Amino acid sequence: MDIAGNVSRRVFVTGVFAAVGTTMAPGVAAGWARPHTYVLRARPATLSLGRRTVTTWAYDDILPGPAIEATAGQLVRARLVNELPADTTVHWHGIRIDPRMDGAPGFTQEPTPPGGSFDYVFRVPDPGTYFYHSHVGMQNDRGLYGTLIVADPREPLGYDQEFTVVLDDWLDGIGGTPDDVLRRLNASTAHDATIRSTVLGGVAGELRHPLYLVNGRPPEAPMTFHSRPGRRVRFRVINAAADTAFRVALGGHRMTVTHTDGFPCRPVAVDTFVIGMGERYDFVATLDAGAFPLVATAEGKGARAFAVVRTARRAVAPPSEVKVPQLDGRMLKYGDLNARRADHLARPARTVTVTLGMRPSGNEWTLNGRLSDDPMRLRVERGETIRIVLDNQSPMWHPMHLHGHTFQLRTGTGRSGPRKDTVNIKPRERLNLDVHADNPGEWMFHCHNLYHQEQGMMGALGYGPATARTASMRH
Ligand SMILES: [Cu+2]
Repeated sequence: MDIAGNVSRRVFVTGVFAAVGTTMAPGVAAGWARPHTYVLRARPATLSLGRRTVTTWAYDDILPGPAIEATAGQLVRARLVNELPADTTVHWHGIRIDPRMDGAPGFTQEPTPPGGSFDYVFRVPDPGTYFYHSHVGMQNDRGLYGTLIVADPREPLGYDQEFTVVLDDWLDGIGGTPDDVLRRLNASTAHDATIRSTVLGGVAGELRHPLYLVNGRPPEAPMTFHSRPGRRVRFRVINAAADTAFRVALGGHRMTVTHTDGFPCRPVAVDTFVIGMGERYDFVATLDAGAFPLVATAEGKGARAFAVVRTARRAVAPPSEVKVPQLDGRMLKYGDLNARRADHLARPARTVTVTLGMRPSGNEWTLNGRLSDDPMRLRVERGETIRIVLDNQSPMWHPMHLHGHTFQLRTGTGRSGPRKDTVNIKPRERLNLDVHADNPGEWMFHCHNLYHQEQGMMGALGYGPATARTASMRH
């Protein structure tokens, strides 16, 4: 996804309307009119990350994996070919999807075994910024993720160009694997209190990673996004990390946040925002002339991911450690965000509480006191709207992600709140999430800190009574 991978807005618009107006005329605006058929080969790969060469698992030997693009309402076909020595799945994060295609092992499908393949075929109902990743164990903390961008055939947002920015924390192949780290964490009761963030309300993560990446590139070999002065550019920012929230800023620029987890919101001008694992934000910025740092500091971890936005060929690129005052400027808050009126959910008819906890072991995380081997299940009936009160009684923040739905985060009286599928909750915080039950199935509701997920913080939201099948599949 370098210069050639980032289509200009003009080409993009032509492609979208060509695809809608005709029946996918081949050859028109290559990339968008192409049939939406993909093959994802999950397999061991050797990748260059700046000075380092690592062995990992990835899709098609690239990081991020193949960029998947579609237009709202279209069908996407993606064949997973498992060339790994382990079971795997693909989860389409944030998509209001057919449950059989959700890639949730033990919930709605069996994982694909080594040597097997699985055809994911699903409609993408809503435009927005999404990503896909393995949902088996710690595989998402290896290289098994990629972007999924769904265009709006009636895009109301005016802009000239767009870039996708995927953030990641990386350790695989550098002194061990994510599974090695999980075993180490499982053997310890302590947390690294030196990893601290006021914004996240205390301990910010489980560990420091050797590398932080933008689109698979470390700061020493940064990605360059090429544009022109005066262009209004849409940045689609995705946090694909396992254990790192990032504080994002574009040096020398203010950013106008336009989308939360794919959904439009009323525009908010800020200098910086914090993005948790699984969250996405879109922002637009009108670019000055020069070469500017796009930074994402690993919150509480004293390091950063880094890329360059360049609009002038001769401008000197900023060093990766350049000071970026915007990082300490006006920061986005959830209370600033409001969905469009058309996306407001009805008032909920009833309320359920989900308490987030930590057992005395320090390495088991619970939902309503339960671990994933005997999970909490929130029962809903089709057509109802419920309020989930998240109550974080644990000593750490968690990015909670609901599959198959987006909820509306109710931020206070007089505000409608944003539509989201992943929400960060700090210790001792309570949040109200309204969910409209419009997609029957058995859905994961879990922490997107992968270590916490594997240490028990996984529950379910299911329609109607639990069946023997859903109960047995989870064991
Ligand atoms: Cu968590």
